[in-house]
Amino acid sequence: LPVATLGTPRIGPRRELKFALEDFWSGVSDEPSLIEAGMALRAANWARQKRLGVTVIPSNDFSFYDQMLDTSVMVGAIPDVYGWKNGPVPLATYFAMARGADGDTTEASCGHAHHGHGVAAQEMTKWFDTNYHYMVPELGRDQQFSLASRKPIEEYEEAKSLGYQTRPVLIGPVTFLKLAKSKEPDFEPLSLLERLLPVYVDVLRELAKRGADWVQIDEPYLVLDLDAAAQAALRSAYAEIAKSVPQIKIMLASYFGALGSNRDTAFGLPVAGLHFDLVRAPEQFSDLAALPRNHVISLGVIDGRNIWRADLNRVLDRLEPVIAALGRDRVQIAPSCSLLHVPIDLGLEEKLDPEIKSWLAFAVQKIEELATLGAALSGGRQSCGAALKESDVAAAARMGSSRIRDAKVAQRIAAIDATQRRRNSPFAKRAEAQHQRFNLPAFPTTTIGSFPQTTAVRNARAAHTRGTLSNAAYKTFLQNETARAIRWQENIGLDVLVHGEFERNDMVQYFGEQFSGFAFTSHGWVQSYGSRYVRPPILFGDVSRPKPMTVEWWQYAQSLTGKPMKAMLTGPVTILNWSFVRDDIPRSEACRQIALAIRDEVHDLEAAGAGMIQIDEAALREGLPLRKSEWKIYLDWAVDSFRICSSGVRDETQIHTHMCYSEFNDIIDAIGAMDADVISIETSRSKMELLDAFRIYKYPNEIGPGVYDIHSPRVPDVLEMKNLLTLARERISDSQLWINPDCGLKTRRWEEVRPALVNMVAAARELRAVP
Ligand code: THG
Ligand code: ZN
Repeated sequence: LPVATLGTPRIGPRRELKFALEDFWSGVSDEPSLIEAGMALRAANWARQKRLGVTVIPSNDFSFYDQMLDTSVMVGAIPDVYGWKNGPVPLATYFAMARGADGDTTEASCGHAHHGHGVAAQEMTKWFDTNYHYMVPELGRDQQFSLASRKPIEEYEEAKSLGYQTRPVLIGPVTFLKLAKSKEPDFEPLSLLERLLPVYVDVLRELAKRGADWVQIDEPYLVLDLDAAAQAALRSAYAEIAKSVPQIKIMLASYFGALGSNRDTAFGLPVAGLHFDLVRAPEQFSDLAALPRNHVISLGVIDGRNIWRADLNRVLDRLEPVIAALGRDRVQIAPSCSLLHVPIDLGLEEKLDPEIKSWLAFAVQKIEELATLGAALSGGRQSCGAALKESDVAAAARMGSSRIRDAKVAQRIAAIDATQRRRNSPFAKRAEAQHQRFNLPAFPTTTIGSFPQTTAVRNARAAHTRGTLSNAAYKTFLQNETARAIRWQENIGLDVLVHGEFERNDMVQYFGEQFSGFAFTSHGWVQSYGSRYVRPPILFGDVSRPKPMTVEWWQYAQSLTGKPMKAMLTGPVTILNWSFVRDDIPRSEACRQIALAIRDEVHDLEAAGAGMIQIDEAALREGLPLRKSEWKIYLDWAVDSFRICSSGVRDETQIHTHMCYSEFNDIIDAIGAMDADVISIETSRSKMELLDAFRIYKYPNEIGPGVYDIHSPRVPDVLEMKNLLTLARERISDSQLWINPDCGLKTRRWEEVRPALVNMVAAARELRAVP
């Protein structure tokens, strides 16, 4: 029985790709060494998969930065500003699209702040409902396509020369166009399909000529709500491909959900195979019998989005009858989606609690599970009795473990009542009490929370983790950084200060490390974007907060200033969305548990004297289900969790929240229902248009629309921010308006932050002088 993977992590077990890229960008290494590092990672990936028993091995799942960017480059969709005309695309052009060049870059590598020269990176946004970001293609009416990069063909041949017959992976033309953004109003990138398809046909023909028999084409858009035009586009795309390249067999991959309303369209496509995500959407098991008889079916039964070990006998219980009905020559087994979204190898984890470790599977272990399933399906369960037994034992141990349940948490959840879900008074009354207490000027200025995580800060943290910097010395270092940041904020005249978060590694990991019910990895990195990775905490059991997490730092910070010091917390929905979450209770319940733990912290902060407490929900919007029909249920429990953690404080305690890149129209009711006293949001790139949602909704509470884009090192001038504020004042009333940057400043450098915030304060003062 064929065992397939749809894609594997490319970052390397020891983050080899990150270090190769960063060495190249900083000039420490040259292009040939980077190319070689890429080849070594691919070779290792192919060898590992083969050794572990994968028989359908992918190629072109590697990327130096992002697979959507690779696709843009492959089809020659390279905006003019990057200066490419024709011929092979230089690596410098590729990285300019990824990171900008000579100036307006997201992650300037050259070490100085630039002011407006150079070229900006392409926009980046979340890949479906994952924490992975892709580079957004930008297309206009005049876009022409051509085969500009032969990467899929080259990597197919590279694998072949190493002795692997691979199944190349491409992002499908419909998903590519649907994820693209239009350069012009009233233009739909999907209308470029006919012009785009010849490039796909070229690639497929070239692959066929070199010996490829199967190609995997990913169309994750198949699990979203598709209108008639998109369904028609799918039909014409795959009809054209089938007609033009009949020699290639297409494995059309859907993942992250069910085909649902697109099922008939998908089943009718002239492709040789279909992949189903049977983890996210097990209800699709019962659809399989309806497939046309000639399709090969790829059964995605091992979870590519989470890190729990599978219960293999239960998976076999479902697979055996399906395979008996379909015929074993028609099926292959696979992970539910690419393994890009899970860490690579559990075997590297030496510090993880052995009991918890025995419940987990990372990419390597997931492939081993597939190999076991394949063997059991071919040779019978008795042929791999030992491995199945081990899986049984692990599943039983996890479900029976006392570590995952805490009766006290269950009692508290059961006891949450209406009074714990709402503030004591309506906003208008609270606002009055808060204005009296803080007596802030009109248009108060603040920042989102974090200040630059400089090399010095990172080095100190690393030394502390290694044990070469003592607890006391580390604390002193952090106190000095904090004190300096506070003095500087006072000097430039900000109204509401923050402590800077120098003690935090990551806004989710920092809290996860202090809760019970969470575990941590040492090497469990997952790509977030480009060379930036995260190590998601593992939420394995009931959550509680053994002791205060941030109170001491807040007290220290407040002791240094007479201005209000905002206390900073990460909200329950964001902690949930950026962690690997237990699958034995509903997500909504895990979220409420986190909410109660944060609520405890909120109360302790208030008791310690904190008058402003910010609870960030950076990831609330990205957690929206892919299907609209499921939005309400999610938003209901997400809002409920926020209300649980933010209620129960006095009227004069001001609750802030912050949200990153969000399309607010869809969720404005939920934002209203959260009832935070102040919300800061990212609005500068949209020229305050995102505020229309608040205007139309008549949002009553206070709002800090970001007045400059922190994703760029460019320093905005006073006038630019005043202009944005004018646009904001056309949409919300002056009494609602706060002034702050778009987002936290941890990825920026002080050289950029200092002048930008000085200008921001100047803009606020000018507004106050001439309102
Ligand atoms: N934390 C988590 N997820 C996130 C963000 C976050 N997802 C969305 C957004 N923010 C992604 N942004 C970043 C920004 C910087 C880094 C990672 C994601 C980053 N990572 C370090 C690196 O790769 O070098 C490692 C950080 C560490 O030491 O833990 O800088 O803020 N969970
Ligand atoms: Zn943000």
